Amino acid sequence: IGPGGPDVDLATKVKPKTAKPPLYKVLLLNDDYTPMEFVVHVLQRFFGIDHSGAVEVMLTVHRKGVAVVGVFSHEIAETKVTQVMDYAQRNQHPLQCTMEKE
Ligand code: NFA
Repeated sequence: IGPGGPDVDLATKVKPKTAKPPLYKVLLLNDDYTPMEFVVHVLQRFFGIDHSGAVEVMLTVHRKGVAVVGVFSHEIAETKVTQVMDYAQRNQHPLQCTMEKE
């Protein structure tokens, strides 16, 4: 036993304090006008979801009003939202996509 009391293993107590970047949920919102097949296409094109997964997510948005379609860093989430909003507007659909901190 040393003068400082029993030894403690500092290697196990001193954790490197590196802040993990916050994550952001990207949300897709239901509306009455955007065709279901357009939403399925968007989910495949911008979120890499396969066709059957995209149908499931689209139906969840349709039934519940909103669903999380992915979780990303702030920059990636912002890019996804912009891409979806631009693509919907170019195709004259009112589909809405937003993000929120997890
Ligand atoms: N509710 C839309 C329809 O019935 C489909 C839709 C699903 C729109 C998900 C937006 C998001 N055509």
